[in-house]
Amino acid sequence: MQVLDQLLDQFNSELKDIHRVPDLLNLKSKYLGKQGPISEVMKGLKDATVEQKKEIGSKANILKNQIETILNTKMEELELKDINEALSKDKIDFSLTDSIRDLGLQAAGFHPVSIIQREIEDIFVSMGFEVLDGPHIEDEFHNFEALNIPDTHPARDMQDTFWFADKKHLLRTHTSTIQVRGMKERKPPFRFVGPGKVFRCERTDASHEMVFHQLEGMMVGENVSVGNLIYFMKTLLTEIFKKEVEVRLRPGFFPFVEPGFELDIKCLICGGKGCSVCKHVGWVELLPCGMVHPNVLKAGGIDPEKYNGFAFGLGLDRLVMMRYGIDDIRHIHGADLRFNSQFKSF
Ligand code: FA5
Repeated sequence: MQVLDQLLDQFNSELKDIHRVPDLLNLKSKYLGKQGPISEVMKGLKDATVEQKKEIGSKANILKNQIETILNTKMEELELKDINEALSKDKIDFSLTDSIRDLGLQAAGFHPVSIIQREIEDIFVSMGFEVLDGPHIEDEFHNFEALNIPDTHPARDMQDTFWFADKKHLLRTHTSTIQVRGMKERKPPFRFVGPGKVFRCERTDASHEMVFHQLEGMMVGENVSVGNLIYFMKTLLTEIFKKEVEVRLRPGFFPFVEPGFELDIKCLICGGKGCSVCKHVGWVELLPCGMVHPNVLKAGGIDPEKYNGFAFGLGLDRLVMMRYGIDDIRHIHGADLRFNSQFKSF
């Protein structure tokens, strides 16, 4: 009993000098370990009377619990202190690229899709376009109906859709949804672009992903012409590739434009000879476009008798492939740092 009476005071006075986690663990094993004083007292009870066992045993247990509680509190306190010290020592200002390199760390960079997206936004902003955004989860109206694709229209099958269980909501299959919201919120004349992720339930291959990026564009006014459309598309591609690129315009069907076109670019991977990216035809489908269908203008609250316009939907991932010579779209979102770190850093 005498040993036990003094033990708590002795423990507390030793605890005062403990400031590190390893020392605390040593103290714990000294007092509560198998060779510790409490265990020794318990071992000594085997020859004691029943009365003694009861009295001393219960006191030893209470003491053990007290010491454990004190140790746990101290442990939390020391661990928190360690974390705070580490945080204050390891603070890195990521905006200081030189100091990051000095530390032997690699500076973070932009994903190639973000690089292209920002460049295109800048090009269009410099030509008087706004940049709009829109939700990934859409309803039938914005993804189909307002774009002149009514229920039962076969064009709904042109883009394999991820539907939600309610059969009313979906993951947008194209950024043309941004057109609908953009038109409703403004009065002509206006021009805007809308970049973003789109989703299609389709088989992946060298040029097809299930999640990819598009950049929508729209210009509405009183006398917008196919000539205006071609001018903006050519300017965009020359700025992006920093050289004249070969393009071809052919008729294309999209319910939301009339007439509709497919603007293809001569494959920059194989130079037009044919490869897996261009499916051996030498041209890559990059930029479908056309004059906005009157029904679409109406759905957006615009009088088609008075106004017309053009729209386009650029595939950003394919543009990245052409610009950097990437021969498989699946590299782009493979999250492989060896791939990502090849592009421009801050
Ligand atoms: C559309 O999505 C239309 N909304 C584009 C449009 C807008 C036409 C306005 C007219 C006026 P399309 O399904 O062809 O069209 O896709 C547009 C572009 O996205 C393609 O040219 C291609 O570059 C890219 N694309 C389409 N599917 C995939 C895919 N699975 N993986 C990667 N890129 C794709």
